[in-house]
Amino acid sequence: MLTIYGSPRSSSGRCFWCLEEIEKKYNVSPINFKEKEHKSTSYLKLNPNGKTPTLNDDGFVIWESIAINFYLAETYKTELLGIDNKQHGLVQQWSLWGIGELQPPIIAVFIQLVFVPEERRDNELIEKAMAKIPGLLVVLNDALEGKNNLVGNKFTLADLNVASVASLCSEIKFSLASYKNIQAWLTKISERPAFKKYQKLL
Ligand SMILES: N[C@@H](CCC(=O)N[C@@H](CS)C(=O)NCC(=O)O)C(=O)O
Repeated sequence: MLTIYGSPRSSSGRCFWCLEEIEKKYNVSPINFKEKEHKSTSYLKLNPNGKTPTLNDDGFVIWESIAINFYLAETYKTELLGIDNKQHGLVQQWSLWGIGELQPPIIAVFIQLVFVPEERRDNELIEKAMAKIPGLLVVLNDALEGKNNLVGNKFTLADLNVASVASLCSEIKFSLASYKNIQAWLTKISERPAFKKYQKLL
């Protein structure tokens, strides 16, 4: 049985979405941060980082949201990896770019706007992070020119892992109006039944 530890409203969200894409039954083990459950001895045995998400598949334990999604795709729905090794490489490329390049400035702003009270916000940090976002979105927007998907002509983990970050732009009030390809891509993705199921979990 598959068990995901974490909440869909966090970094774990992309794993909940992937679980819906593979159409397998799974259990959810919510981790209460306020109660410090992520630092409990039993949870640290599963994930020594004391962070979510963690996935347990019949005793096989894996953490890091992108690694979890690759494991789920390789095990349960290989079409999410692309059709050959070149596409597989590009799916990894975009997934690593999403979490390593696009996510840091977006999450930096997100944390400030969502978790830090207005009077304690670091406006310089927000400004610097915001300034990094347009260049990254140009890369993404250009890659989507004339295409519905990032890799090949089918939905893959590249779309899922990058969209899970790009969709946070609306949460940080970063307008995507000048990035028409990204807007169209996100709209198309939002029509996926698995995405809709994931959204209902939020
Ligand atoms: N690189 C990790 C990041 C995980 C992460 O930062 N999770 C947050 C929740 S969004 C967390 O557990 N934070 C608790 C903490 O840092 O104490 C991944 O993508 O899985």
